[in-house]
Amino acid sequence: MDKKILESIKSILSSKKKIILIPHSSPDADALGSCLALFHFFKDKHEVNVISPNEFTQILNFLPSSDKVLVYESNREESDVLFQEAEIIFTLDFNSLGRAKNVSYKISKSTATIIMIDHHENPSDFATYMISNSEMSSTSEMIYDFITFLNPDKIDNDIATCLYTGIVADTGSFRFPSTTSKTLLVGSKLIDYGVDVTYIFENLHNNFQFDRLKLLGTTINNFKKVGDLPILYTMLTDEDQKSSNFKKGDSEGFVNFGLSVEGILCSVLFIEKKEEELIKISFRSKGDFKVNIFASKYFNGGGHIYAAGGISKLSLKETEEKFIKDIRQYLKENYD
Ligand SMILES: [Mn+2]
Repeated sequence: MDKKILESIKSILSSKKKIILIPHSSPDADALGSCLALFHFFKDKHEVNVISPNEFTQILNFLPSSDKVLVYESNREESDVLFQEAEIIFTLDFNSLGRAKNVSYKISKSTATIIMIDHHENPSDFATYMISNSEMSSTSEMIYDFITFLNPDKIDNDIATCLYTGIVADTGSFRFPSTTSKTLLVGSKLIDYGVDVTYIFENLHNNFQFDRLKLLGTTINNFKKVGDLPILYTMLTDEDQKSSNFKKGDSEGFVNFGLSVEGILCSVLFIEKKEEELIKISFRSKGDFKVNIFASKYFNGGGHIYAAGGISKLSLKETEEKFIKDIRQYLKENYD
């Protein structure tokens, strides 16, 4: 982290401030964990609020003070006042304003100091201070460094629980390539603050509703292979989701199962969203396959090298056909 930037932020924070912490829309464990860790870190000295653009998965309700998160969609008036008065806005775990959806306009119009802390590639230039490092495992790991710089004595069990959750989630429990020796060192230090490793694992992973288990079954059943290429894809129709009482976050992690097959380098999940008239797409890959480039070139998306998202406005059938055509083309251009 850039010492100069950190020193500047430290001096701004030396007096009491009105602070808003914002995760990306539909926040995951890393985004919300980062926000809540900073919330606990700031709450004694500053006036601080977490505003999530929209609802988050109930899986994350176990994070300390998750009940204090304001959801912008359903608390517009209260949030608007906070935006008006904010002196500092932290944008966490995203690097383009679009990821904040209905809150992005609020950020861009704000006179507050904007501080971005994020680990995605190709950050766009909207923040006053940008702390961006795509080699980091998670934003939570960066928040650990940030807090350690500001005041390591303040780290307590609540902060450690939030950060450990974010790191575990974004690294697939310290398995993904972004896991470094330093990531593990941070994990180790967080455990020293009394983090309950099993409690976090149980809450993150062993929390399926029976409906969700059936939906996973459908997802796995629907997997298809693209010819003899090392690529698997699957889909969930609107009907599939309705019949299993689909809730936000229910398909989280499903796409990864494609990569559990020997020799497969890329796995894709298409989710039909009839109401929004689009198909949401998740891409995962490994080895040489850079899925973020493919996602941005063909499906209006982007993300990390091995984990990206995209959308399609075509029908599910047309999207499938386009995908097969595009991925063949992409492989031909880049890997033949
Ligand atoms: Mn993240």
